[in-house]
Amino acid sequence: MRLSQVGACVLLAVVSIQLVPCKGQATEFLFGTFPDNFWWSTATSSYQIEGAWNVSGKGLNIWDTYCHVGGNVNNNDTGDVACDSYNKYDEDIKLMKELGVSHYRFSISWARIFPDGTKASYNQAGIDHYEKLVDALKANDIIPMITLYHWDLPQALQDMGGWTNESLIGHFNDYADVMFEKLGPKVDLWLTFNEPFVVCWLGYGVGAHAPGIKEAGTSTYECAHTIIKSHAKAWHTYDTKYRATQKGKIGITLDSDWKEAFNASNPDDVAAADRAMQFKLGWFAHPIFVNGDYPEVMKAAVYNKSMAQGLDASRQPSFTEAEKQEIKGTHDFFGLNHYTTQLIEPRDWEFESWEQDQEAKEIRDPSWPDSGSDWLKVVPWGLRKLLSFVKDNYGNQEIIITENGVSIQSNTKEDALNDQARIDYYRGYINEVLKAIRLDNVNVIAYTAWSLLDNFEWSRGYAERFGLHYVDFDDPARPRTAKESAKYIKQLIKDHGFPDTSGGSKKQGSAIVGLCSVLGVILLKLFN
Ligand code: PNW
Repeated sequence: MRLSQVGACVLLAVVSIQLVPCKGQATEFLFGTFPDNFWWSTATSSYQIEGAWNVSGKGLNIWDTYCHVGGNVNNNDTGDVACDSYNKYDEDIKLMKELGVSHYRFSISWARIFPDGTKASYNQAGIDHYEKLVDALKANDIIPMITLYHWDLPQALQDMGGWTNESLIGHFNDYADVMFEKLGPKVDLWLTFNEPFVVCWLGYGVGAHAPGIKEAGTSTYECAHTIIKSHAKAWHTYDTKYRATQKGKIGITLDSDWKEAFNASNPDDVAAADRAMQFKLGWFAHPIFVNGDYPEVMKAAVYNKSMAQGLDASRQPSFTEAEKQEIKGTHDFFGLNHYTTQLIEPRDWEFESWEQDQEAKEIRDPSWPDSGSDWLKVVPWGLRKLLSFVKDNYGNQEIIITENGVSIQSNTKEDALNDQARIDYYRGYINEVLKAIRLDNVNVIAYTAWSLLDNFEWSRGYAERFGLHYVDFDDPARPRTAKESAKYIKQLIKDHGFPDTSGGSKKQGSAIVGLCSVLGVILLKLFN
């Protein structure tokens, strides 16, 4: 009797110790290194860094147009000059060398290649620019990873309706085909689209990004439909025309937050969180990685809401059987961008929109640290959960983390350079990647820090800085300065993770055992 009481008490003590970290979902820091073939990268995108908006035959794109209309972007900032990387890419490459990354992810400005978006307007100067960049990277032993579409659609294609017009499938394919043909002999990692979710929701749903359309219950879905088909067609073009000779890999980059049930023991919350994941990541990942079609729960939800509105068909377009076959399996890896997490509970919404169709509501735990962006709360453990979700739902693919990073508010350059909060973010999030690999057997093969440079942060202009390097946007020379976080990432890459040089994990382990015993003794006294 007495002995079992003691046992129960100690058990209770141990359980309560374990529960404390579980409540916040955080677990102990994991010391250790990444697998030998794991690689490190950093990233940018064309409109955000290049500038040179009207040189060498480049056509207008939707961000040129959007920024040049006053009132769309914070402070009326534009990407006209940005980091001037069109001219300063040699400097950028020096920064990458210093960081020690093996890869660099950047994007092509479509309107430099086809100024009016179509192949009839082919512009050799555009190809020449990117060829020089690729050559310079390779001369420095940095492997290029190219995104074909990071949001800067040629304006002439927007004038035809942009991604709600299915003729863009053919135009995107022509553009992709030319890029594979011209650069494919030197480039073997391709991404078709960056974050179609953001393109279709912020661009066609809430109108916070170019082209600024606010048709949240209709165009948003049409945009996604065209992009998924465009991705599939370009993937097949690579697969059938170039793969045998170029031997590269091609995929898509999807962004996802982690959606955690507000109350994990409430089945309604759990279902709402799953719906939210399906509406965000599943919307694109389910067709491409599962069966060529949208998730059932999403199709049903949009259909039901459309019927309730008295429409005679769902606001979400559907794929034909032939299209499903064409879309399914168009991946060589899973490209994933991740920044933050939300808590989810169910909610009935009355209006028609992608957001309200999912009947879920986002909540942010007030204890989560803020960043310099209102949408981005610092929640490292969400990344580990997201990686397991990808593994469990999309067939244990090779995952390339194509973006992860954080913005920080700073008032002075000195503030911006001493970015301890960014170091904490990277340390926490990258450690969760290590846990995903070592403890959960998720097949993550690479990590990309967003971003190499402070740059044009879309509708927030230059006010939100995500860079490992500070850029002085008031100086015409756009000088770059390494932040403390760049030094931290450099060391992390050199160490290939978090080698336990201090014996720290053992110390933490024995601290927990110590605490357990103390609690056990206290409980024992209480029960006696
Ligand atoms: C990604 N949101 O965009 C993009 O791929 C990058 O170009 C961008 O600079 C980076 O993340 C940081 O924002 C996002 O409002 C933009 O939820 C906005 C959101 C998410 C991602």
